[in-house]
Amino acid sequence: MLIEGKWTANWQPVQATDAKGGFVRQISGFRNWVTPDGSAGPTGDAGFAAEAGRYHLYVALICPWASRTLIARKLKRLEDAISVSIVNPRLDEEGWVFGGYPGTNPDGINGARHLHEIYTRADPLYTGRATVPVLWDKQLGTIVNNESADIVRMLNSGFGDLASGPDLYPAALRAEIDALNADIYPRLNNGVYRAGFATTQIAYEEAFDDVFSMLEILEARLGKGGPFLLGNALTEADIRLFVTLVRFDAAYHGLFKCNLRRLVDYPALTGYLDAMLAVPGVAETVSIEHIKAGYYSIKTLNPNGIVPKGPDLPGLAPVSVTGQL
Ligand SMILES: N[C@@H](CCC(=O)N[C@@H](CS)C(=O)NCC(=O)O)C(=O)O
Repeated sequence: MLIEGKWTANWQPVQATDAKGGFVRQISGFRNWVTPDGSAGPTGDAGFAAEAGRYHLYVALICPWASRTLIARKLKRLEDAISVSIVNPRLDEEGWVFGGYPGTNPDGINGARHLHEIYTRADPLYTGRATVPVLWDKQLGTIVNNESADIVRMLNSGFGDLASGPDLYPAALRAEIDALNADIYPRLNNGVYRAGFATTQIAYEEAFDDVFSMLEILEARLGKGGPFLLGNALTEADIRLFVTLVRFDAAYHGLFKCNLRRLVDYPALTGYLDAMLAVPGVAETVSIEHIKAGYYSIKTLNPNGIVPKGPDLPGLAPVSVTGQL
């Protein structure tokens, strides 16, 4: 991580642990918002007006939080307005690194070798982890925001006429979306990480139970109606759920020890995953190859770095994504 702008080499993918050995995720540090007229958003400063070509997304295809933003960019048809750089799936001793791995692209905006350089360019005294996603402002040369939940919302409504596609957070559904997010994030999105990075049996088992009880609830819900969580409307709650489900059998079932069942053992969730993958643009944001290479390179969990050959996921063949993004 960066400490007052200096890279500190003894980083660990395990971000922090609490007193019980539970996994604690860092709070995001840049919280400005792109808005149609450049006024301030719910947090942060004003001055980030929607403009085609002004903003750039730094992502990793292994990362579920970054993938949320890629999906929102696709669904809102902002591909021409917002450019993208994809880092290698494996961190090196200085964290996320650009270029060299198939399906990635170099940093054409700042010419950085490592993502942490982007953080110190925005704040020379930055202290914190250099995480993806990052929404970068090419005009002001700074980070707008590095919190995926915020970025998804600003892609949905901050880009005015530049965006089209479905409203991912419609006013009439907000209460239900917020309630789903409040359950799905701790129990499932972050729950799999809490299981995988737990350093005590009790912390692992609590997380494991959260993950599978949440999957049961979602299986029952989707069994009663779909195709999406809120019926026919595809919302940000679906983006948030999908990114975890699509990684489940390839990474979390094995590496994170979430092995009570596989996702394919849940018929309604499997149908839901297929429905999401069939939405134009969504499948292009998924690289099972990057996901496996990235997760199985986490040394604390898999010291020899061996990447499993399976599972067989016929709907998710490896694709070369960069050109399509
Ligand atoms: N709150 C952030 C979390 C992002 C996050 O944790 N990203 C991970 C990858 S999945 C990361 O970049 N980790 C690098 C590190 O911790 O050094 C968000 O949702 O945008």
